[in-house]
Amino acid sequence: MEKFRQTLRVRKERAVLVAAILHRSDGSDDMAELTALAESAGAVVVDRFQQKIRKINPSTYVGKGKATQLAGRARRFKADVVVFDNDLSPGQIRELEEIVRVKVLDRSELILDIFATRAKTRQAKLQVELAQLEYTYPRLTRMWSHLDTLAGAGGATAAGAVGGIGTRGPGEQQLEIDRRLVNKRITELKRELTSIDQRRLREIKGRGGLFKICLVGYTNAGKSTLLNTLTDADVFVEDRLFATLDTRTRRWSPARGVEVLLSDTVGFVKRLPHQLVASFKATLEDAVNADLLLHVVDVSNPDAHAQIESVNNVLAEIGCEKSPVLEVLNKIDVVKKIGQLEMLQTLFPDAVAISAKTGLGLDQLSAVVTAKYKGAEIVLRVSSSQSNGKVQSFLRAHGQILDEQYCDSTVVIDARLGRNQLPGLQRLHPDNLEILHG
Ligand SMILES: Nc1nc2c(ncn2[C@@H]2O[C@H](COP(=O)(O)OP(=O)(O)OP(=O)(O)O)[C@@H](O)[C@H]2O)c(=O)[nH]1
Ligand SMILES: [Mg+2]
Repeated sequence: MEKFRQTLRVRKERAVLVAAILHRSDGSDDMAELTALAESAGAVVVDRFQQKIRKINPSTYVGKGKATQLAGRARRFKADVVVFDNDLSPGQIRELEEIVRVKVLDRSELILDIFATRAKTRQAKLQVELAQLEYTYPRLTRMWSHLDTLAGAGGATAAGAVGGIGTRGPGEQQLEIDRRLVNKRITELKRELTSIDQRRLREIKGRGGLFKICLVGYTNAGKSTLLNTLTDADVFVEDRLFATLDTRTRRWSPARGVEVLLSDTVGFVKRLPHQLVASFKATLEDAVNADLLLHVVDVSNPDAHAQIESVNNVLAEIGCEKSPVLEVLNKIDVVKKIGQLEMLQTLFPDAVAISAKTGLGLDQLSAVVTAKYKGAEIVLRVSSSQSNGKVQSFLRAHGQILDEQYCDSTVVIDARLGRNQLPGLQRLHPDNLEILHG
């Protein structure tokens, strides 16, 4: 195993992709997604191999015969790596590498590799490193060579020790030391991430009572493009998976007098490695704390419906299953499958259809978000002294005035207002406030 798995990076490597299908659960195109993932990681896909299997072979996942065929194809295409769409156990990886004679990676390792390349902020880097230590490194026999690289790049405290050990040969004793170093690093990472978390929490609190909206959705759905279009933010957008790993928050004014905070998040993908969800919880905290989630869907993707399900699963996993969600059907300028948009509109009758790229539908999105921000409409009667002009201007700015009666020094106003704005009005201390409807 050591011979092949010296590094789990696949950049510029020639990859053979394998999807072993046990039973199709959602009918989605696994090979298309695996290809996109591999290309996003920088690999060059030279061959693809889809195989229905009746049961998992405990030692090699696919049958031995298939593994031998795979070896032939890997040789023929001069592959450096074979990537499985399935999650493999360390034992299966070892056995498969013995047969195919090149490095074998599973889907989670591939996703972690992409995340490692994309992480920009210190927090994202630490989160990825933690996920890698928890998922990938226990699967290597010679962990020290990887820790060595880590220590070199990140300045880990283990650096000195690693340099020393790296010169010794592998063996049982070696593994024991590796394990200790990994555990030590995991503890350090968790400690540092907790302190970053606390700082973030203070920041969130500092944002006061502003209405918080979070963009969530499958990777490549167009979340960052939408954030950019709505707020003129300069967020990295690319036709690759997981373009955004670091979240951004911007102010957005969907209507006159309305200001909200809009956050971007990391894209979701089905079967996201559990370790990754766990360590990204802090980043996804924006989603957990949001007053409204905008679930951005790429309607031009034939698997849009299955992607919606995957996103909902991750949302449930991070504790957002009860949050208010508005589905945003994006990329309506490029829908390829006939009836796809209509099908999704039937399933999500409240969804707003837009194109973040051309701007189509953004006015409606702003209107719907503003309505959610304001809450259900109520009709009220407010009386206040004519000298308290603030009440009148508040109702003019945030609601709709239906009637105004002047009597001595008092003005009585009937108006429509969103329920969520009632506290704002109350803070202006009108003499009397009565809810007529709602
Ligand atoms: N045609 C079209 N393309 C779009 C639209 N919105 C986004 N895109 C493209 O889709 C690709 C992905 O967009 P991003 O905004 O990076 O997607 P994301 O959801 O932020 O992706 P991750 O950060 O990877 O999760 C880019 O190439 C965008 O230009 C749209 O409305 N129409
Ligand atoms: Mg993005």
